[in-house]
Amino acid sequence: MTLFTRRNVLRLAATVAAVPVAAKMAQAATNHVVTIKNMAFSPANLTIKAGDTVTWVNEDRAAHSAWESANNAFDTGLLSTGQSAALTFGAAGSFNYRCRPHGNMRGSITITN
Ligand SMILES: [Cu+2]
Repeated sequence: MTLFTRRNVLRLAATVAAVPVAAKMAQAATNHVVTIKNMAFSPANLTIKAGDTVTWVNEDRAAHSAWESANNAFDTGLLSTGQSAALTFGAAGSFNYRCRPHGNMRGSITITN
């Protein structure tokens, strides 16, 4: 599988943003919310379309993050209670991620065209 660095993900996101309005209307991007609560991601496994955005919202008392540890493709950084972080996925692929301080908290994002 292609290695997605964080830089590539962001660059691809910018490419998606430049798509003409007509094309955007044909395939509107969706924002998906992953809630972090009770030491878990919900939904833990999420399938989205290329160009969609995922927003992680921490509703827990503890600070958590969403970190793609295998290639460091993305890292939200630590989110305190009530904080959120959004990331747009510009290309098809799949990522397993975990919370950096809590290695047993795991999730996945699958991006389809
Ligand atoms: Cu955590």
